[in-house]
Amino acid sequence: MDFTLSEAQQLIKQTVREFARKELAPIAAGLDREARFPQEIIEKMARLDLFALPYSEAYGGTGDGCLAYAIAVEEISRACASTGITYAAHCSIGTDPIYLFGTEAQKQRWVVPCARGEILAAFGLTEPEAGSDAGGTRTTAVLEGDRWVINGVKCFITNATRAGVAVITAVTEPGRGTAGISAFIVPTATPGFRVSPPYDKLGLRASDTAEIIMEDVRIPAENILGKPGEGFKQFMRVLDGGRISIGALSLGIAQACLDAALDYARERIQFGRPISKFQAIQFKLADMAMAVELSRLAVYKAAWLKDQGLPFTREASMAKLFASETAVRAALDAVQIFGGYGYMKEYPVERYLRDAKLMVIGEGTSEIQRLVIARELGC
Ligand code: COS
Repeated sequence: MDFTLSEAQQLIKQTVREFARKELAPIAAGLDREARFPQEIIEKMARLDLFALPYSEAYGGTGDGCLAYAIAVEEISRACASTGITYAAHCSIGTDPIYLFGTEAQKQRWVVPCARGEILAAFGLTEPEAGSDAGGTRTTAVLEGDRWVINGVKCFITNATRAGVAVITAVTEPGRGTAGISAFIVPTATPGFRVSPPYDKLGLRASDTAEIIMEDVRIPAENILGKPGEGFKQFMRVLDGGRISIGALSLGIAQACLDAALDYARERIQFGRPISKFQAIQFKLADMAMAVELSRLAVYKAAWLKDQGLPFTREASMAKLFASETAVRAALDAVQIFGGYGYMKEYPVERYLRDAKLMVIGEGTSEIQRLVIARELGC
């Protein structure tokens, strides 16, 4: 067993870390405060080929794979989780459905510009009545001649306003449960496709999250992904990969908490010495460092399994669950170590706490991850 990253992966880690430290970290607090989408950062990430990492060269990618991509998500999120979620939602749930299940023509038409970062992608599964119960989809798609006509509402959609393409689920065969759900590629410029004003969120405030409303959206018949009825399973498989991304994002936030708390504890003097010299603080930092390292192992292992073409559903859920709960705990402990200052906007840890909380909710709550793991155990 070799835990060493390849030369290419080390180079990606170094490059993204430097980029995030120099260009993103200094503006992250401002982006959060102003709830401003980091368009210029997204364009620079595209020029660095970060959107291309997971995809093969045949579709505009670099062929570096999921582990390299997870490392990039981690490093970006360490500086700015809002940018991290924009990146992760674009790649692993926005573009991946087309990459995994699209025809050659669909991949050339959509994956190539997504991998080049020329357009952003969004993933439309969640609805007002279909959250954890992903099969509760109410959106419908009806075939009329050579067009699918789509009607419905998708909520909490990352990149909704910015996306050039959205991949969504809709019921095509009512009464058949999850077997009656299909997935579609919807160009967002299609008449009848619109988005709500952005949500006013607790955290990840610089990411673009809105509702998608589809009213008689007519798309070509060939924009279905795979065959009718395959959408639910396709989306479940996509979410398996998405969970690696959220694990990596959580890992980035948790690492940022550790970095900030350690620096602060070494500088903050109380009772005549730095608070890092007190066991009460040391134990918090030690626990944080341990959980960060274990999260990294879990996330990298799940990504590695995916790259090998091996089953990874269980490992992805475990990585997402462990890393996201680590991020929340690390953020709470970082605020505690900062004391009163941690509660103030002028320090970054209150942002980490607000951002971390979404990690135990999005792309499958902690409760759903436990359910998936229990099912994988054969319960
Ligand atoms: N990969 C491939 N197929 C899968 C799968 C996976 N990870 N998970 C389930 N399936 C298949 C099942 O094997 C089943 O196939 P058969 O009908 O051939 O037996 C089919 O999908 C339906 O599965 P099931 O009956 O178990 O579906 P449920 O409605 O009970 O849902 C959970 C299962 C709860 C696990 C699913 O709804 C889920 O993951 N919910 C969370 C969704 C989520 O993460 N939402 C967040 C917002 S999206 S950003």
